[in-house]
Amino acid sequence: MATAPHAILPLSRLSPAVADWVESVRHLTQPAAVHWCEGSESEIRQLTAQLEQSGELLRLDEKTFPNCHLARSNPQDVARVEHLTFVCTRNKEDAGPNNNWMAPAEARAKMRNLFQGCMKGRTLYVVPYCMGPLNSPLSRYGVEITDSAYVVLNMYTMTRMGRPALELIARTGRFVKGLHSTGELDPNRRFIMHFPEELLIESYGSGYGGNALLGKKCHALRIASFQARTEGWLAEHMLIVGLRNPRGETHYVAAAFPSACGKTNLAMLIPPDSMPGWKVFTVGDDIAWLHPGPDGRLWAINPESGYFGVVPGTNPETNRNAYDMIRHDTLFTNVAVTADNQPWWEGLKEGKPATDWQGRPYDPANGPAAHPNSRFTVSAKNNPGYSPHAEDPQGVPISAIVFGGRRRTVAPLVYQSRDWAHGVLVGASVASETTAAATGQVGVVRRDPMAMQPFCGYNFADYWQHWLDIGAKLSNPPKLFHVNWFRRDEQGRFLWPGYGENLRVLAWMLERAAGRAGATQTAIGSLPRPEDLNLAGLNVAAADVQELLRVDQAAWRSEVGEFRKYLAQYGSRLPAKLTEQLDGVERRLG
Ligand code: OXD
Ligand code: MN
Repeated sequence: MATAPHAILPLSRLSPAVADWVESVRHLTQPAAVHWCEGSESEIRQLTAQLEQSGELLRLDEKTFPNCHLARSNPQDVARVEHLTFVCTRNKEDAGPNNNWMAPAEARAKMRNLFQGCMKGRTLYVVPYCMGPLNSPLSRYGVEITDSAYVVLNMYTMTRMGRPALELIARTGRFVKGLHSTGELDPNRRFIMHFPEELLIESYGSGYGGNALLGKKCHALRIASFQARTEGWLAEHMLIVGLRNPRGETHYVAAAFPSACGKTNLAMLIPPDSMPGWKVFTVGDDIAWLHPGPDGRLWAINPESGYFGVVPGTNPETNRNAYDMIRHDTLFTNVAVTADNQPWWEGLKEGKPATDWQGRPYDPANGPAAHPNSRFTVSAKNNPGYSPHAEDPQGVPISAIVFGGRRRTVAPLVYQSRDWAHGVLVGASVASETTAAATGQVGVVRRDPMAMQPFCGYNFADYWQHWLDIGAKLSNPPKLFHVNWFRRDEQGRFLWPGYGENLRVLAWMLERAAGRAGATQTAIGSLPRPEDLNLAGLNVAAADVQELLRVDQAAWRSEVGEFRKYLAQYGSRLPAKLTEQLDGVERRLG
């Protein structure tokens, strides 16, 4: 007798391994119902309607923002919580000083207590997902179990979610387990736990962003970085952008910046009018998985399929593509609303808020109308600049990797490392002023190596060694750079206009990678001279350009001293090669 065609098998029967796990979680959390997510449009429409009915989603003005919704989070739950995020490896040393650590048995017991019966009266959603294009050997799979329909909607946009992913899991047998419950949204009963040795994530007590959309920071960075080390690749907090020059050549750049430092804007850059013939394509805006290719180059995929971007500041001048892209089919979280039911945020430059992000009548005395970490969730396909190669199974070849931070002083506009090993030091030495993307004080400088401080799932010392090892495998490695778009003068004025004008700096990098552009050698690396940059039509005073390209020896000596102190906590695990590189910089600084 013929068996039923594969496609109509109920989801719950596709993968016994997933079904067994769901059953054990059902037993623990005791939901009223279990819903396996197909990932179909009609399923998403239905869930959306359900959330509209319950008041958890507000439909925005249909004429100006078709199919757009607003969700308001609990006011105590508005950002990632790094102090409640743990990496639970068997040996504490493997998590490293860069992570909060808890013994796996202790963490499992704590979480078991929290999860016990937590879904009573709620629906348990099973969300199978694929990180990366469905047909790519570089993609990896996961299943998130959650009791939040809002999380399901976000996962639908941010990952390839549903039946095809579950079919791949059934075929390959390997997936990351992510268990999530919003719990009581009590900050005192909130933990984001990672068990990289077991490919397991457990998150309780938050429904927000990186705490709850487990495919993103938890899987695609913390667990994936750990996995990537054993498998010989890199999982990085990087955008990926394609740049086509007026000669018609396209090169790809990956760039690592701390959260809320403009990765989405750079990934969607619009060339300034004074640079005709350039075109920019977005491959990804937040995460890159980088694999050494058979040709000795580094190839990148974006594991995500949507953007969970910071809203404030988005306007036609800062990011035209994002401004257009979020005018339809977008889920907003924690923005304000105008009297005629349109979303509103600081920096929008049009309209005015009637209701703030907490749903109160807007009163400036209560602070910003939109929360500074308010977000849009939107499909990458909405982006007018979405790269035609973003879904290529082999990824795109990377010509340059850029590290950067938000620094008022010290770091010049741009510099290039001497070679890969020196570039690893440059990446490791990234420091940046903190932003609203995580809870805590905003604007204080903290070390954020490779922009991975909150996201590296293992000891940074081992991670730097892994970076060095990857470089040694590449016969044609990308060139490594550092940028700082945020340099200010003594009055606090930004010296560089940023946004589209950043293309001038990227263009110099690509010319360097091609061996064509000039530079001057300094103790910290190669910097362009003003004449090496295309500054035509740029409204920046020559003195400001000089300042942007100045290496202040004394400030750098103290920077190196600070960094050396920071590195000391990694003790004997620190790669000798990294220390040698630092010694080299110090020697050259004199
Ligand atoms: C993000 C972050 O949401 O880095 O991308 O916080
Ligand atoms: Mn990020």
